[in-house]
Amino acid sequence: MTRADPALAGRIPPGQTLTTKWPVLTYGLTPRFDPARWTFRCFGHVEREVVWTWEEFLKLPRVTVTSDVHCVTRWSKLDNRWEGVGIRELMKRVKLLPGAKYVMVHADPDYTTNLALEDLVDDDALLALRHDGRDLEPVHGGPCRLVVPKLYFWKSAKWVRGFEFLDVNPPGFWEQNGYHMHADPWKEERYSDQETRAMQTMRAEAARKLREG
Ligand SMILES: Nc1nc2c(c(=O)[nH]1)N[C@H]1C(S)=C(S)[C@@H](COP(=O)(O)O)O[C@H]1N2
Ligand SMILES: [Mo]
Repeated sequence: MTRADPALAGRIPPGQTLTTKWPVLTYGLTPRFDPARWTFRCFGHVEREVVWTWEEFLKLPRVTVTSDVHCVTRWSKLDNRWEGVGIRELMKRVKLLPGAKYVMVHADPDYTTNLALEDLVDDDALLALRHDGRDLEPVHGGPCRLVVPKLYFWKSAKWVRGFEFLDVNPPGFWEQNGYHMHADPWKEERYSDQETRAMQTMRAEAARKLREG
C-alpha cells in the first residue's frame, strides 16, 4: 500500500490494502453460460415482470463507469473500467409498485445478496459485461455481473440473473452467514446480525393488522 500518496490514501477505506491483481472469490464453481437459456428477470413488487433474453439484453444501451473495488477480505483495486447496462437505464423499463424499497439480487449458482433500492439505483451501478476493455472473464462473473462500487464487493453478484423487488429486506447468502446487511466500506460495515424474510413478513403483517384494526 502506497502510504506516501495522499490522493490515493483518500480513496482507500479503513482496513483495506491496495492490490493491482484481481483475486477470484467464489463460493462454489463457475457456472456454465448458455446464451440460449440465459435470461435477466425483474420481478416481485413490479406492475409486471420484465424478462430479457441474452439477445435482447445485448441490445440495451451501454455505459462506461470507472470505479474502485473494495472486498471485505481487505483488498481494494482502484480504477476499474466497467462497461455494461446502467441500472438507471434498466430501471426505465421496470415499473415498480409502491412499497418496493429493497432488492434481492439473484445470481448463478444459487447466490443471493440484498440491497436497498436506493443503493442499487444509482449512477455508478451497472450490469457489467466488460472490464478494462475486455469481455468479463467467466471466473469474474462473465458474461454479466452486477457492480455496486459503494458497497463491499460481495454485493456485486457475479453471473447475475435477476432482481427481486421487495418491501422487506431479508438477508442474502453472505448476509445470512454473518456479513453486514448494508456493507459500506467507509463505515467498515463488515459483519452484523440478521433478520430472516419470514420474521420481517410476520412483523409487517402484524403492523398491517394493527393499522386495519
Ligand atoms: N454468484 C456469485 N457472485 C459473487 C460471489 C459468489 O460466490 N457467487 N462472491 C462474491 C464475493 S464474496 C466477492 S468478494 C466478489 C469477488 O469477485 P471476483 O471473484 O471477481 O474478485 O464476488 C461476489 N459475487
Ligand atoms: Mo468477498
